[in-house]
Amino acid sequence: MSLHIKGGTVVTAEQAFRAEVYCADGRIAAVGENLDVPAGAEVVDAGGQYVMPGGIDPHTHMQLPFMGTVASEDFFTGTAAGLAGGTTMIIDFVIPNPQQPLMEAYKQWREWAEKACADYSFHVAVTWWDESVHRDMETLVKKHGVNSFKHFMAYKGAIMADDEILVNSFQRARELGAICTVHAENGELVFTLQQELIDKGINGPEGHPLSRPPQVEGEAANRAIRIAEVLDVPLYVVHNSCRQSLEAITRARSEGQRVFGEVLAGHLLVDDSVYRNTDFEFAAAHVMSPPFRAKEHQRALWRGLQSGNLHTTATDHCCFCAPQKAAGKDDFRLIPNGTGGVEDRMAVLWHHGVGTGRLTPSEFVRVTSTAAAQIFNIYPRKGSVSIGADADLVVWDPEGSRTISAKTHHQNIDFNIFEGMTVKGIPSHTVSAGKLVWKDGELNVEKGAGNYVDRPPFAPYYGAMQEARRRKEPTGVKRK
Ligand code: DUC
Ligand code: ZN
Ligand code: ZN
Repeated sequence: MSLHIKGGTVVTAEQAFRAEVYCADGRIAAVGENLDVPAGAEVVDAGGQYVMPGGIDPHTHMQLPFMGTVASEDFFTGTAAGLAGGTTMIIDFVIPNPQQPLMEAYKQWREWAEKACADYSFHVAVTWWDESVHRDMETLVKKHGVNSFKHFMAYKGAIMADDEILVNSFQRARELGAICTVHAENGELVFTLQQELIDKGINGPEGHPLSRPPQVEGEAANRAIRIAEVLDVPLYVVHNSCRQSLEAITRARSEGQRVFGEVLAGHLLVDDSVYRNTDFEFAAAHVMSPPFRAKEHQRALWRGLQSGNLHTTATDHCCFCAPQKAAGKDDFRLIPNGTGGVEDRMAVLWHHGVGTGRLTPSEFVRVTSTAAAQIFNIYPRKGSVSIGADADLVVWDPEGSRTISAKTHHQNIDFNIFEGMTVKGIPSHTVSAGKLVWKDGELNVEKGAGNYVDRPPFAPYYGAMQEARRRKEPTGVKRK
């Protein structure tokens, strides 16, 4: 089947220009004016609208088994909700239990993801260490298209990676040409602060942010960055929520280190007052880690995004409904951590980013798709509007609007952290692998239509850079 998108303005991370886009066999076959396309193509009228790469959410947790329960959104419902919001690819996480072979966990997640209706890929978490992990990392990179490994510096007694694991894994990732990613919170400090709060009788959701102050995140971000610096491996810090971790990234980047930062739509727009709400259900629905922060941090995060020290936007989409959150009714430590957002990320970023003048449309494209595609090495197949790229596109109506609500969203969660927010700028059409899957408010998705996306290692590129740095010569200069 083929699709002909006419009358719109194509927006990429580099430029905006009037062009038609013709898609055939799941790829972009032509981009230009007055295209001569074969008869029979389905036509989309994009008059007055923007045609952009579909969003990439590089941080989701569909059907994650976590904190004694399983996230309510699965790979089908979650990718469908993403498509309704203009996101055409997710990068989710394989998270092995400590002592579980990485390959076993990876195969389990691949099986769960077969029902996805949009493309997906996996970061793999390193939650423990032995020779088998060392070996499996190589298998994942060389045979299974994994080029990023995740490290949780929090969740002591469960999936936390201590410094020994970080050092072993970072070293191995460098050898393999993979990028390391970290959830930066000092798990020892969180554990101690949690206990102190409980001892003082603070057991409600208001204790959650108190046990995870910004310093806890800043310390871990800085530690991971310095370990990565010493071991000379690129690092991606997920869900930066505060000024302290942003400053650690900014400092390292100003010293020439290859460090990337991600920010969540929620952290840009929701503040910590939600935890002081006396309605347990409301406050618990916002319990995620790192927590929502005071407004000053939001201002810093926006500036980080504008200045280019934060590169990608994500959601950490990890849904738990009220009955699941109730597990922590008497002890905030037991509230499953996570909130949703995969459907709303693009629209809230457009409204609060482009709509306020903080971002240009091209910058919006960069932070919602292109940067993620580049950092995780799938560009220009993803994150671009170019011939040969996957036909994953969104037709964006800058005049359309929607009031976000759990009553009307497609996400499989009974709550929405953006509830009641009216956004101007919404997807009128979403195209996944050349097929129209979202059209004027109607989803037309097929279980299992999504494909696993292989992400090749960076070895040739980073390897050459590292070698050049060791020799203190610019890249590309050959020694005689
Ligand atoms: N944070 C969450 O809030 N949920 C899932 C995992 C994480 O790091
Ligand atoms: Zn995390
Ligand atoms: Zn996460």
